[in-house]
Formats: sequence, structure tokens, C-alpha cells
Amino acid sequence: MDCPDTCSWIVTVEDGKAVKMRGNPEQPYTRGALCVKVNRYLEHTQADDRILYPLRRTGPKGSGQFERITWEEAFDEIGTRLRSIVDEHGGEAIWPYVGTGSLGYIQGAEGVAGRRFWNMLGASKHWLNICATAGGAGLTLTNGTPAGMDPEDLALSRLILLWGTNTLTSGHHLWKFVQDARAAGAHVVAIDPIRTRTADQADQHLAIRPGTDAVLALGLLNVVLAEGAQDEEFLAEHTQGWESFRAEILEYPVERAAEITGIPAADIRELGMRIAHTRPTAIRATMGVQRHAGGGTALRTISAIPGVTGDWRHPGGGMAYSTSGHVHLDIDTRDDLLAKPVRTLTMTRLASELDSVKCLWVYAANPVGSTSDTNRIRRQLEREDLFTVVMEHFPTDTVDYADIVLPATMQTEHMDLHAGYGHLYLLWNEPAVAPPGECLSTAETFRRLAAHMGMTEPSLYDSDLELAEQLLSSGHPSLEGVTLDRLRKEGWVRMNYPRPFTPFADGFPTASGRLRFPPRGKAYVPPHSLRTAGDSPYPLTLVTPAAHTFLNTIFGNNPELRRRAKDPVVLVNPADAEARGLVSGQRVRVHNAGGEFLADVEVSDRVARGVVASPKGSWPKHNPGGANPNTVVAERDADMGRGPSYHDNLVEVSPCQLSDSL
Ligand SMILES: Nc1nc2c(c(=O)[nH]1)N[C@H]1C(S)=C(S)[C@@H](COP(=O)(O)OP(=O)(O)OC[C@H]3O[C@@H](n4cnc5c(=O)[nH]c(N)nc54)[C@H](O)[C@@H]3O)O[C@H]1N2
Ligand SMILES: Nc1nc2c(c(=O)[nH]1)N[C@H]1C(S)=C(S)[C@@H](COP(=O)(O)OP(=O)(O)OC[C@H]3O[C@@H](n4cnc5c(=O)[nH]c(N)nc54)[C@H](O)[C@@H]3O)O[C@H]1N2
Ligand SMILES: [Mo]
Repeated sequence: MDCPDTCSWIVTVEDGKAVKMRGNPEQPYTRGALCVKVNRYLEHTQADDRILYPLRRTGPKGSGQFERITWEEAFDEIGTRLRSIVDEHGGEAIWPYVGTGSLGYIQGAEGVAGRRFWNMLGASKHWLNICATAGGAGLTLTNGTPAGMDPEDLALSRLILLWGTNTLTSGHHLWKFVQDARAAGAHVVAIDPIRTRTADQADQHLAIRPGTDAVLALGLLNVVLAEGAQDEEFLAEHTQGWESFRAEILEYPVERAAEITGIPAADIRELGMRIAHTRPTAIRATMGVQRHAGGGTALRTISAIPGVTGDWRHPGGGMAYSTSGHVHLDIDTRDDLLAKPVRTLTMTRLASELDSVKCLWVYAANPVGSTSDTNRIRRQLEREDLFTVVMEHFPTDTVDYADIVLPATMQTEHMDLHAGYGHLYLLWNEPAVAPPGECLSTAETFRRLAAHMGMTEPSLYDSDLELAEQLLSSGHPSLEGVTLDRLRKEGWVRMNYPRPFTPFADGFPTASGRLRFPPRGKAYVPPHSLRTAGDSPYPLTLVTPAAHTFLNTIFGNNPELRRRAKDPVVLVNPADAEARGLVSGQRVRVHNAGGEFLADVEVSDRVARGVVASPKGSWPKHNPGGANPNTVVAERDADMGRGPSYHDNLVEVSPCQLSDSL
């Protein structure tokens, strides 16, 4: 699944049935532990609402009414529709919309899955930018890559900043390494607008105003400079643009940073002093911090901190965002099969870019639950001229709009090769059991469809094992000695990176080999919420982070996890609640011009005044009012990578009339 930790599982099978699943105790990152969600994975694979057969729509789009058909009938209809769309509108009218349901390199979003088939038809390409692109682009401007520290090396750090990351919810395996550091005396600070369960466990929590992180970084560096604690040697040897960045930092004295970020000046000064005098200092930032209008810039500027302090030269120092950039598999999508170059459609822009599309093919994604501006997406999916195919495990809100539904295998039923974006291991997933019903894996579905449509290109028929061999054949030094044989025997292999790993001790993967500080005036882009709050009828900033009990919308239909998540909850600060006459438990409308969702108020000082929070991941159709927070998330790009801005939307929270919740 889309989790940084990609854990190693051991499944016990009795009489062909998977009866037990546990975390692999031998695997150094999994360390024997799963999580509240994945502990229910086997139950999930065997759930009553699992889709087991191909289905054809019988009711209106959106109704979720289907009849069972055979694979043969499904392929007949699909083949005919695809051919006629290509003939009439060209291949680019097809949008293969692949999401993050599986990040497997054979069956899921990271790999070739279906892409060779789509190239034969000249279909549009798909840009999977829904998650981490803004921050990745910002980091790349500074360091030349989004990749950085091995998160395991946090164990060696003496000061850890958990910056816009809810470790105990969205990737808890890292916590053991944080605890190891703590046992050796490390101080742990959480920087988050919400006092999360991670913030509860940290030594200190700084409740930052959403989207102002770049200013905090500048304010902290101001203290580092005042202390004369910059690493002059590192600056001279390994960075560029220091003089102008230094001038920028000097414009952000602690008081100014405090005013913009909402963090008391004394706290900024204290943390600045710690950073100035603690080596190694590690920053762990993940995706939460970049889901804002200025999210790319935030990562760009935060990542300047270890450049100034020289932390990159110390094991346990530097910054960790995603480790994906350290994975160098050979993903051969065979673009040479395209008759001509094709356009790329943007995952976060589904509501708008569907205009020019005649076939939407959704796999491993649930856009009606996860993508911005859901009301507009629904109107698009209702279009009679749009042919929608969804490959799925469960009857999601997106499935409800499908013309054809294809039953897909789950992790215990198919073969796959995985990495993790929070560690440096490759993992092999051997199927434990046979697929239930008539479920097929992604790769197998496209192989059979290609055959049905009479395609003869040999590479369309590469088996899963052949695909795995190809993936491992990049020749990159990090894969030396990493063979399919070994993976299949051992289950997981650490890529060839030293331990501890100091990736930039001797330079950066930029053109100059140097870290590039943000140019003058480019170190902070204010969030949408601050830019428009003054004249908006919607005064509250909504943050919609990871739910503890769901993985995006996966597990959103598991009864026990739903029970634990309760109805959608919205956290409201006591002052904002009082101003609106709201009390805990009261059902409210959270709304703006884009739409509304209903939630139950939890009056709480976990959020500051002006900020409200409601987690992602619930299924709209299970919620009162049939909506989740993405109805009020605008389809608006962040400053870089066209990233989404899930935590940067203005709303109002109003008492609900009884009729609203019926
Ligand atoms: N349980 C669970 N785990 C998950 C997921 C899930 O849905 N559930 N999703 C997975 C996926 S797809 C991803 S990408 C990762 C995401 O995991 P994270 O990177 O942790 O992403 P978020 O939960 O969006 O945000 C993390 C924290 O950032 C805070 N935040 C929001 N805005 C700001 C800001 O402006 N500044 C700062 N400093 N903090 C801010 C939020 O309040 C939140 O506590 O987690 C993965 N793991
Ligand atoms: N409000 C708000 N919205 C968010 C976010 C947020 O922070 N706030 N976070 C965003 C982030 S970080 C992400 S990554 C996106 C995720 O958005 P999506 O990529 O759409 O992911 P999911 O909603 O989890 O839907 C994945 C679907 O894939 C299915 N699936 C899983 N494995 C397989 C498989 O092997 N084959 C097939 N065919 N299907 C499979 C699952 O059943 C599930 O229904 O959501 C984004 N949405
Ligand atoms: Mo994500």
C-alpha cells in the first residue's frame, strides 16, 4: 500500500486459506510489527463485500447497480469501446488513471502495469502527482534530488525535528528509531498545526500556522547565524548562493517569524539554539507539510537548514523526506511502442481534465474518495459519453460510476516487487493463496485484454517473473548482488547503501555538485489560506491529514476500523466553537463555495484558533450527507509539481439543520 514503511509480512496458510499474518521479526525496519490497519488485512481480503466477478452497470451512473458478467463479455465490450474511441477521437481520449492503492512495481502504480498496453493504443499518459511532487520538486531545487538520509539513521541523531509528519499514524515503524535516539539522549520536536498523537509523544510541540514553515526555517536559521554556528567549511565547499540566502535569513528575526508562524518567539529562539549547538540534527519531513500553495518552497527552504549547519557530513544528520530517489529499478514502459508522442493528464486535475476524455480507466485509485473537488468529479463521471472501467477490490464510491468493473487481486494473491519510500529495502511479495472468485492481477488483466484485442507485440506478454528480472537489471550500483533469486529466497534485501549513510557528505547531485540555496525572494510562498483569509466568508483553515484507521480510502469499509474512526469528526478550537455556539458531539456542515461535508464537532485545543481538522480516508457513501472532506478541497495547484493543496482550504463550520443529516 501507499505507506513509507512497506512492511515485510509472513502469512500462514492452512488448507489453501490464509489464516494468520504477522510482521516479519527478522526484517530490520518492520521489526515484527504491523499496524492497526494491516493487522486486519487478512480479514479484509476475506470480507463479504469483496468484488469477485466482472460486473456491468445496470442502473444509472452513480447508482452502484450491476450485474455479473463473464471476463469474455467484459473484454468484448471493452475491446469494442476502446477501438471505437481510438477511431473517433484518437488514443489520447483514453485516460489510464492509476492511483496509489498498490505501489508494487509489477502490479501497481510504480511500475509498468498496463503502460505498454496503453502505448499500443496511444492513450494519454498519467501523471501521478497526487502525493509528494511539490515537496519533491522543492527538495530537488536545493539538493538535486528528493532523496536524503536513510530514516533508520535517525537513531544516531541528537536532535530530531518531526516536521509536518505524523509518524505514529502515517508510518509508525520509524518510531523505534526515534526511540533509540531518545534512549541516547536525543530531543524530539514535533512541528505541526495539530497536536497529533506524535506531538503528544514528542518532547516538545510547536503549533505552527499552516503553510508558514518556510518562515519558521528562516527564523531558526536567523538564530543559528546569531550564534555564529553556521558550518563555514561546508558552506564554502558544498553550497552555492550562500551570500544572498544569508541576506534573506537576516530579514527574518525571531519576532517576525513568530508573527507569521504563530509560534512564540521564545520557542523559536530556543529551538534555534538547539539546532545551532546540536550535531547531528535530523529533520524528518514528509508529505503533510507540502500540501499547501507554498508547499514546494517550504521543502526547498527547510532543506537549506542542514546545508547551513553542515549536518550532511555527520551520520544521523541531514533530512529525510522520501527514499524513492534511492531506488533505481529499470522501469521499461516501452514508450517506443507509441506511434506518436502523447499528452500527459494530471491526476490532481481530474475534475477539469476529464473534459476531453472519453474513456476513464481507473485502477488502484478511488478518485471520488481521494481526489480534490469531488462534486465536480461526480458531475463528470455522470456523463453518458464517458466510458468508465474500474479495476477494484471493493465497491467504492468510484466503482458506483463504472460501466464495467473488473475484480482485482489483493496483496496475498499476486506476485510483486516492492520498495518503500521510508527505507532502503526491496521486498518480494510471493502470492500466499489463490485469488478468490475470478479476480485477476493488474498485469494478468492487461495480458489477457491484449490477447483478446489481438495485439501481437511480444513485450505485452512478459510474465510477472520476467518483469521482475527486467526491473532488477538497471545495472545501478545500489542493486549489485540484488537478484530475483535472493529476493525470492530471503523475502527482502537491503539495497547497497552503506550504514550509516551520509549521501551528501561529499557533494550533491546537482549540476554544480553543490547544494543550491533559495535565491533572494524565493524562500517563502504564503499559503492560500493566509493570502485570502481577509476577504473570505470562510475564515477557518481546514487541514485533512492521514486517518489513524485508514490508508487513504483503503480499509474505509472495514467495519471495526470504521467503528474506531467514528463518524467524520472535525476538531474545532474552543474559541472558534464558542463564537459559533458549537459543542462537542454536535453535527455540523463544513462548507465553502466548492461544497460541504457533515461531521461531528470535537471541541479541542489540539488545533489552534482559526484551524480546523478532519481526516482523509472515509468513504463518502458511508458518511452522513454522502460526502467526505474532498468536497471542500479545491482543485488548486501548489507552487511546484502541480501538487494538491489538501491542507490549505478555507471553510466555515455551521450548525446542521436536522434535515441536513437525513
Ligand atoms: N494511517 C495512515 N497512514 C498513512 C496514510 C493514511 O491515510 N493513514 N497515508 C499514507 C500516504 S499516501 C502518505 S503520502 C503519507 C502521508 O503522511 P504524512 O506526511 O504524515 O501526511 P499528512 O497526514 O497529510 O500530514 C502530516 C502532518 O502534517 C501536518 N500539517 C499539515 N499542514 C501542515 C503545515 O503547514 N505545516 C506543518 N509543519 N505541518 C502540517 C498535519 O497536521 C499532519 O499531522 O502517509 C501514509 N501513511
Ligand atoms: N483530503 C485529502 N485527500 C487526500 C490526501 C489528503 O492528505 N487529504 N492525501 C492524498 C494522498 S497522499 C494520496 S497518495 C491519495 C491516494 O488516492 P488514491 O491513489 O485514489 O488511493 P485510495 O483512495 O487509497 O484508493 C486506492 C484504491 O485502490 C484499490 N487497490 C488497492 N490495491 C489494488 C490493486 O492491487 N489493484 C487494484 N486494481 N486496485 C487496488 C483499493 O481498494 C482502493 O479503493 O489521496 C490523496 N487524497
Ligand atoms: Mo500519499
